[in-house]
Amino acid sequence: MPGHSYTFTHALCRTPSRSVTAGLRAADQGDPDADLFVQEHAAYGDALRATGATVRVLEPLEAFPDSTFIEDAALCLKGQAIVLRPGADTRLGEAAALRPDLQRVMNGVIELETEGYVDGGDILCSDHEVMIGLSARTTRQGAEDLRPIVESLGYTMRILETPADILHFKTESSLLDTETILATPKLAASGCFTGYRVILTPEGEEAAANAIRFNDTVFLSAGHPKTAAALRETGYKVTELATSQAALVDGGLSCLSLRFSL
Ligand code: CIR
Repeated sequence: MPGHSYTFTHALCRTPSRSVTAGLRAADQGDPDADLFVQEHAAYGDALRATGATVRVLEPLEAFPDSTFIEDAALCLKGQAIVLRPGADTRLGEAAALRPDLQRVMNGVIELETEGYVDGGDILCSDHEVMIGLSARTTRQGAEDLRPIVESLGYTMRILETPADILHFKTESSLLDTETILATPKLAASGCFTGYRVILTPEGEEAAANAIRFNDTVFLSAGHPKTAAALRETGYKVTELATSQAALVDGGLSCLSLRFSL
């Protein structure tokens, strides 16, 4: 079915822990406020729900400060979850902690057997293709070991190089529809989106590229008026969501959910 890469019956989220104040970040702009993060997270869940999806929210995991960024621990394709190997030392254990929930919720769970690493934030899926960006968190070995799983589910896989100072491939890109990607000029310049229509984020609004198309809506991080206007003009329904606290620990909209259809 065309569009299955952005039409979803379900999302799985995890409430931010109090320990999110110790979340990883490349540059320190102050710790997130755990209460405000929980509020913004609840609004995010409600917004996904408003599109008609069932949104399940898991309990916080205090042992893992970054575990609200649930997307990094698994990849969901065609009702199956692939348990990944997150590449930050403090995050590797998130995958095992999530596995029982995936076993309960998904139609099946597949283990990525690798000595390498893959973060879900480095994986961008369109209807037929899985793009995986190598990064400080995702290694070639991890990506190559993921390939047979992805291919067995009917997708082709393309391994790409993410420019060095970008945390995750999807920090700077998102799928808007079957053939359109929103991306920063820097990531798009690496040539990774050949064959897609690319909408570039305006200067100063690079953080808007971590968006999600979820059913009929493009969810955009608030505070990016030029991007919001450009997308509306192109015909997308856009809803802006506050991500002020996730941003302090290098997170955005895509990292806060696993999205799938059952
Ligand atoms: C980390 O550095 O792992 C977290 N503080 C942020 C993860 C954001 N996840 C994502 O972009 N997929």
